[in-house]
Amino acid sequence: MKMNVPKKVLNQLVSFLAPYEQAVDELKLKVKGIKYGFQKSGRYSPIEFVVGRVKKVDSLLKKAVEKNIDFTNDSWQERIHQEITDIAGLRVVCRYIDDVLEVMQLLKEREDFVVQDVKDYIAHPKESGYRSIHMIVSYTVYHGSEKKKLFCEIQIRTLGMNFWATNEHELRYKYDGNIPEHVLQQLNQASTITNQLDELMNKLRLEILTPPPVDPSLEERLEEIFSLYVKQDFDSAAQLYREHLSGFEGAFQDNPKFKMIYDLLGKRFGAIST
Ligand code: 0O2
Repeated sequence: MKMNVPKKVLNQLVSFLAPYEQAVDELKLKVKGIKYGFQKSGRYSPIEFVVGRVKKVDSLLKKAVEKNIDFTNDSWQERIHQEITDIAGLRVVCRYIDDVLEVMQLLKEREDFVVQDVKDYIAHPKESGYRSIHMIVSYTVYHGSEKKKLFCEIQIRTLGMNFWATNEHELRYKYDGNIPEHVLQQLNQASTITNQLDELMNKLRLEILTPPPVDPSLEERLEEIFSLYVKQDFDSAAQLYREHLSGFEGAFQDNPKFKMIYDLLGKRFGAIST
């Protein structure tokens, strides 16, 4: 596609894109906070990794031209702000399909940005075989002395969907958008297989995330520790804790007695030397 973009516009684009750079940095940190929060509390994180980027200038210009944005008209900046919603882009990659849905829900509940639109290319894959959730959010950045409300596209997908999309993207680039028919067919087949794998793995998710059944003898030890704790015999309680429960904390997460002991004394028990 031939693009006639005045040199002045190309220069202006640098400062035009700066608040988007800031938005990507801030949002990336915020979304990574979800992952760290889960990990810090010893829970499984529905997020594997988060990446972000600002759309490259050539890709932005191409999309602007497709939308008939006229760079000789002073309104071009406002039109791009309003009409091109993926200049700031975040990609959240998860292990399982249910994690993708959980992350989508967590993002919808946030108050630091507003979800404007959700495109569900998992329920309705693109013709290419592309699967992902696209969430358009509006986010306010304070850039210099300015307050700017910007759109950002958050893509949420599984590792499998990401693998497929990365390969397809490279092929599209290699063939300059005109992927040969037989390669397209293989990509389509790969998309179907990726989806089957995602669905199968999603069933395993429950199996993987369900903690193993609690050994009844451990529960008895817990009772003993609890009664020593009630009698304020902390040294004996600590001794028993270290001998029998240390390392099995995950199995007792839903047990209120354990939680109480752990919250009040767990760290001390672990720290006391024999
Ligand atoms: P870049 O700049 O190289 O990252 P629309 O309403 O059409 O504007 P939509 O449906 O959200 O918006 O998707 P759009 O604009 O076609 O594409 C936005 C981004 O989604 C793309 O960025 C890709 O990252 C991803 N995407 C969409 N469709 C496909 C697809 O078929 N294959 C792959 N691999 N990725 C896709 P760009 O355009 O690559 O821009």
